[in-house]
Amino acid sequence: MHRRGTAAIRNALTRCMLPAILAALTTTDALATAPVCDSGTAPSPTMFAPRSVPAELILDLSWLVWAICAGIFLIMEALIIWCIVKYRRSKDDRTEAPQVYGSNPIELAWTVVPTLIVFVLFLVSARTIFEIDKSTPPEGSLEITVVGHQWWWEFDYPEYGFITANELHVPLTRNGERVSIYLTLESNDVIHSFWVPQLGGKKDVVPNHINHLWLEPTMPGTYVGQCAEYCGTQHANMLITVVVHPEEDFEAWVAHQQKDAVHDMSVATGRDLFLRTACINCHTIRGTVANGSFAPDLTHLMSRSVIGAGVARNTPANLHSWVDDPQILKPGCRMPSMKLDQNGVDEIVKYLLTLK
Ligand code: HEC
Ligand SMILES: [Cu+2]
Repeated sequence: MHRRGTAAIRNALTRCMLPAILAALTTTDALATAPVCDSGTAPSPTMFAPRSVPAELILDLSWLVWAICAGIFLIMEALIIWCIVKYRRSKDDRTEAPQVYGSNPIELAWTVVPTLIVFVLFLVSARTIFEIDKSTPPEGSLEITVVGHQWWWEFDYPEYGFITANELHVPLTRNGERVSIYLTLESNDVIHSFWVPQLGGKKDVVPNHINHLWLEPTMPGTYVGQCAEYCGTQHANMLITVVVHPEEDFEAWVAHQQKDAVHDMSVATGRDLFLRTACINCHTIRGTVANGSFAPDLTHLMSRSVIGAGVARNTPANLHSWVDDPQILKPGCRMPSMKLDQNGVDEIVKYLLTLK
């Protein structure tokens, strides 16, 4: 079928061209029209354009380490070149060079100086680690629980009482003041790793263990990242999008997410079919009997710009392909083909499209 063909090509491209995909993600139509200022956004994940306090601290530390190492490199190279030139054996010189055994001053120098350098590097690294590794949430933080799943991210906002997936939305300020985002990282299955380089360091997401990550965004924008610990077949399609909103936009987003799913009578057929199918055992749609927690919450599916954790844009055609057989777009993913007839797929997709 034509649609399957294009989906397969898209999938192949997705897996081979991760950097291109990440770049594309930041410029999807949906994100471009989202109410965010894009000034802070780098086209692909980079730690060299920090837009969050911990990311700035990490970059400062890396520059310092880099400068020290570059200094050592330059001095050593200069000495080597100087020795090569100055002490070159001339053509007719057959004498052996003087052999020096055990010079206390020289040995002391090459032991003490490197030790001091390592000690300085240790101290500055330890200081940065203590600064960014917060074991308790900073005053007034927004706390969000991140759950890693094979192969998607769950974002749980206990303060606001809703759960969403793959696109993390956070405010820049609260009551006019910059706000810390305090993430609690948990895994549902294997080890994943949460990393959005423009916003903070990399933190593992480990089963039966809780980690924390502090972010403090400094600029609105859309930032991309990706699971950074190999976690199985679709590890490469476990992308993260973080949207940092100005305060009012974030509040509007929260108010919308808190609402139950709309109940549009014109798609009652698809809705009934969805609610009669095993979909409800894995997915939640608030306001219906669907309350599964194994898979992404679909209450506001259409507010997200991608499906399958970034494997495809959230367009009607891709949704159709996904509901028909998710294994086409994301082979190996934990959603089986529900073997619906084409009419059933059409009706369910019509229903999903109303979940704004
Ligand atoms: C066995 C559990 C299971 C069943 C049953 C199931 N799904 Fe899924 N579904 C998943 C999982 C897991 C994902 C996430 C896959 C990924 O991204 O790796 C998913 C993803 C989705 C997505 C994309 C959501 C997003 O934000 O990325 C849609 C849409 C969806 N399912 C619709 C359906 C529909 C419609 C049905 C019923 C016809 C259904 N699912 C049945 C497990 C299930
Ligand atoms: Cu992962």
